[in-house]
Parts: sequence; C-alpha cells; structure tokens
Amino acid sequence: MSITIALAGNPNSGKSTLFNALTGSNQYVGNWPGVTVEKKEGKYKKDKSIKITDLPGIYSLSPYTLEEVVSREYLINEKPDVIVNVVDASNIERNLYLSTQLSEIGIPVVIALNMMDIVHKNGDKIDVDKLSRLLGYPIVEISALRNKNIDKVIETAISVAKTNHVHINSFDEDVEKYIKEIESQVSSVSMSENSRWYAVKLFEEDEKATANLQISDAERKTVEDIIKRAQEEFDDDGEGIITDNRYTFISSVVADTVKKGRSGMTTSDKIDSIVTNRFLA
Ligand SMILES: Nc1nc2c(ncn2[C@@H]2O[C@H](COP(=O)(O)OP(=O)(O)OP(=O)(O)O)[C@@H](O)[C@H]2O)c(=O)[nH]1
Ligand SMILES: [Mg+2]
Repeated sequence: MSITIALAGNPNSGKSTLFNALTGSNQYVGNWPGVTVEKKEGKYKKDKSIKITDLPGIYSLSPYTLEEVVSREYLINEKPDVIVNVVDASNIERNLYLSTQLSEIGIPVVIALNMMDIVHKNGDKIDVDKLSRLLGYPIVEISALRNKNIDKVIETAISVAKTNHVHINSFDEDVEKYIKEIESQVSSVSMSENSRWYAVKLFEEDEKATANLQISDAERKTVEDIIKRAQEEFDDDGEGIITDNRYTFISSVVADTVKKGRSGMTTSDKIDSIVTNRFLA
C-alpha cells in the first residue's frame, strides 16, 4: 500500500531533522508551485512506497503568511493520507495551537512529540497517555536529533492512515453550536468533503480558504446572521472567538498533563522553593 505522509509543525520543531533521518538520501528539493518556499519530498528509507513531504514551518492554519497558505493548500488539495504533527515538547503550549487545527482538514493526525531529550534533561514530566486522550491523537515520543523512536512514528502513521479515523476536537458548546449551525444549514458546506474545515473558516471570515466554495447569496446571508449572533454573544469577531477557545482548551490540557521540573521554574519559583526547603529543614 502506497502512503503519503505530511510532516507539519511550528518552525524549529524538528521537521527537517525528522525528515532527513527518515529519508536519508532519498529526497528531492524543489519549490512549491508559484512561490519560492522550498518544497522537500522524499521516500522512507525502509519502505520506498511511503512518500514523505516536509511542509514549511507554521504556527497556525490562518491565511497570513506564505508558509501557512502553502501548507494548508497542500493539505486540502493533495490530501496526504496522514499528517505527522511534529511538536516541540519543550515548547508544548505554543506548539499545540496548530495541533488543534490540523484534524479539521479531515485528515488523520499523529503527534510526533519531539525534543524529548530536552524535556528529560530539564526534569519536566509529560503525562503522554493523558495528553493523547485529551487531544484525541496518537502520540509517539521521539528525539529526531538522536534518532530515537523515529520508525515508530511511521508505523503509527501507517496504522492511523489505514483506519482513516479523524478525531475532531469540539469547541466549548457555546461556540460549537454556531459551527454546527453553519455545517448543517449551509448546504454547500454540508455537501463538501471538508465540511468542518469550511464551517470554521466561514465563521472566521477567512476568504482565501472559502473562495472555492460554491456558496449562494442566501447561504452567505445565513452565515452572516450566524456570525452576527455570535458577535453579540461574545463581543468578539468569529476569528477572535475561535482563537480564544483554542487557547483556553490548550492551557487546560497543558495544566493537566505537564509538570515543569526545576529548570522550567522561574527564578522567583526557585528562590521560593529554596526558602521553603530551608524552612522545612
Ligand atoms: N535537542 C534536540 N534538538 C533537536 C531535535 N530535533 C531537532 N532539533 C534541533 O532543532 C533545530 C531545528 O530543527 P529543524 O529540523 O531545522 O526544524 P524545522 O521544524 O525543520 O524548522 P523550519 O524548517 O524552520 O520550520 C535544529 O538545531 C535541530 O538540530 C531533538 O529531538 N532534540
Ligand atoms: Mg525545516
């Protein structure tokens, strides 16, 4: 079975390090169509039927940078079988913002939790099973730089691609209801393969992402009414409401699963703990 895997993640999360470790010399570098952003594709060293694409580094699937647009257009139009989301575990909160968006594209996601060597060195603890349950994605702990566990990423990606299970993170119910309304009431959205993605993007008024949608004037009016009601409820625009909801979700997930070790403490935390220990002694 031939499979295409896309590596997606923040800048500096270790995508290219992982890509190089997996493909070795089986890679070709080109440019994305029409732009000068570098395109890297390769084949898995141990099984040449597995194609791997190294996407440009991004913090979000919004339309504001060339890298974001290139990455999301690739994911929507080329439809790789599975996304391996490379997450820098030593900067986990910032990295997970993108993670919450990836499955909305309708492609199964596996997290490669990278830089675990740094996490261990810092004495930080991540409850990976719980993190996986809360996010709804399988997670493989790796160190791309040290070649740790990288073949397990491919094994997991293949099994996820075979089941083709896409887990969608719901927003809080008071936000989710608006997205569901768009998804069910706008038939050009309901009929499309990526209904979740288009519903969120219409709500965010992301015109680039929705330009290809054949949406009637009446449907446009329906969407405008939904956004207007949400704006009144939240005193914020659609994009702000979604961003805020993602951040709130991630902070609660991180608070539940990550314990910072000593080197992750601030200076005043350290002084406090020294003072407390001396006092206890
Ligand atoms: N300690 C440690 N460093 C790593 C690991 N993986 C990658 N790095 C380092 O992190 C830095 C960034 O790695 P890259 O692979 O270039 O990151 P990238 O995601 O391709 O970055 P962009 O292409 O800019 O988006 C490099 O200095 C790597 O050596 C790891 O597992 N542990
Ligand atoms: Mg890179």
